Amino acid sequence: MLFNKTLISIGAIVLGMTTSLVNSSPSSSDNEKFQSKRSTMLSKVFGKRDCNFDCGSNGIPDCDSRCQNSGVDKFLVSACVGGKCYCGFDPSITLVTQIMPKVIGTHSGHFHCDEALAVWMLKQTKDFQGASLVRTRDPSKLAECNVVVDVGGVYDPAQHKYDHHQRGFTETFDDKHATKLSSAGLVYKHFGREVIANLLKKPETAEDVETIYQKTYNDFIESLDANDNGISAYPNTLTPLFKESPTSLAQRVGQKNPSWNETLTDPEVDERFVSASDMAGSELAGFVEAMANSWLPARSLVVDALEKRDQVNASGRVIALERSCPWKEHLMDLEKERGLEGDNNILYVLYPESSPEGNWRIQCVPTRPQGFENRKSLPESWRGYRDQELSEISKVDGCIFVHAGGFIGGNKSRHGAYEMARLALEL
Ligand SMILES: *[C@@H]1O[C@H](CO)[C@@H](O)[C@H](O)[C@H]1NC(C)=O
Ligand SMILES: *[C@@H]1O[C@H](CO)[C@@H](O)[C@H](O)[C@H]1NC(C)=O
Ligand SMILES: CC(=O)N[C@H]1CO[C@H](CO)[C@@H](O)[C@@H]1O
Repeated sequence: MLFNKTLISIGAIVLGMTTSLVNSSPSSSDNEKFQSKRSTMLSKVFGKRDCNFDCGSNGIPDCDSRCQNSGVDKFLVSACVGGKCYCGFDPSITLVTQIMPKVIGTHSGHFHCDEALAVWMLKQTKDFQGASLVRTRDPSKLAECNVVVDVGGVYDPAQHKYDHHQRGFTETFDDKHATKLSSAGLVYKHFGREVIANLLKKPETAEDVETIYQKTYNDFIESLDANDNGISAYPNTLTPLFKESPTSLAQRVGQKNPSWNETLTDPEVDERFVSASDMAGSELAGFVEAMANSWLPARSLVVDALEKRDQVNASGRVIALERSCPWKEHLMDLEKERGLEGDNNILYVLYPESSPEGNWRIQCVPTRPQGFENRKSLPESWRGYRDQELSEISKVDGCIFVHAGGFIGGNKSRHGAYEMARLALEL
């Protein structure tokens, strides 16, 4: 092949790892790049130490080990020319590492969401884009990988080793988070900003990228870390009132593993893994896109509504959004920023269902973003009634409904919703 044309063949030991250039399969443009550098490289090699060994029957592998034994162990190039070994230490050999496709390593066998997502995220980075995947628990094979996730017992970002199973591992996302990281959180911690920047096609330093980086850890990644490390969302002294639907991302990834009575070959399981990894990745990408295109821009609507709140009611405790949008977290963040807490916080949010001329909703602000407890629920006497009956009870014309849970209601007009809020404040 490339270097076997004449009597010249060349091998490389990169960081102590024997790699035969001839066996690597760079793309044709890589080949051209390599070809153009080849003569410089060879001339440099020949200028270096001549080991004075015969190549032996194995050619390059013999030269590799002889050159290595002669004391050159880093970026070593060996060549077999005219039956003699030549050894050289040459920085241009880094060309080899650039051309060789990168390899991501993770464990074989049963897979989980954390490494499925970690592998997908790595593939979105400049360093590991286009990398191939090896699933193995064989340490010598893992040693040949450029990055290893979820196996190997080592966490060392400098060496691109991202396992979290070893005793003594306590890494969290930052000092504000207590959840121990899984391989998803580890890779996210080190590459997440780049992944988000690439998904949003913005520079890593953009403010939106930072906001969504933090938000995505909190809302998407942290639960995967907790799930993989066996951390419950609530203390074990509490009994959940019901079971969660078995459709979380971690569960759906888990279901892609072979079932107990299915016998699959390793390549078949690898294929399942890749499909799970793609699924987890496309959900992450969808989440990030929704955050960037829907959640984040909604903040400015909440800002506007807060600024105009005195026009809705002099108490300042009701806001009206021009459009229905995700408001809860933004409102709570903005209240904190502006010191609108305690007796000054917002109790009701009004917004049109579709157009300002159509039906309007009145919704209670909950005590926390996820949860159904309200700061001030709609009046008990209104709950569960509809239409005319509700209008008679509430003395507000055009009422449509008040949910039995007391957290949301509707009126056929903006003014009607304002009236419901005004009365509810007092009741
Ligand atoms: C597993 O067992 C069930 C029940 O006997 C059977 O219907 C199913 O086909 C089995 N799956 C495989 C892959 O053998
Ligand atoms: C605001 O609500 C209060 C009751 O909290 C009510 O007395 C007042 O009339 C309302 N103001 C406006 C401008 O609607
Ligand atoms: C109090 C109030 O303005 N209620 C309104 C609710 O919506 C209907 C339909 O537009 C109006 O007729 C009501 O006046």
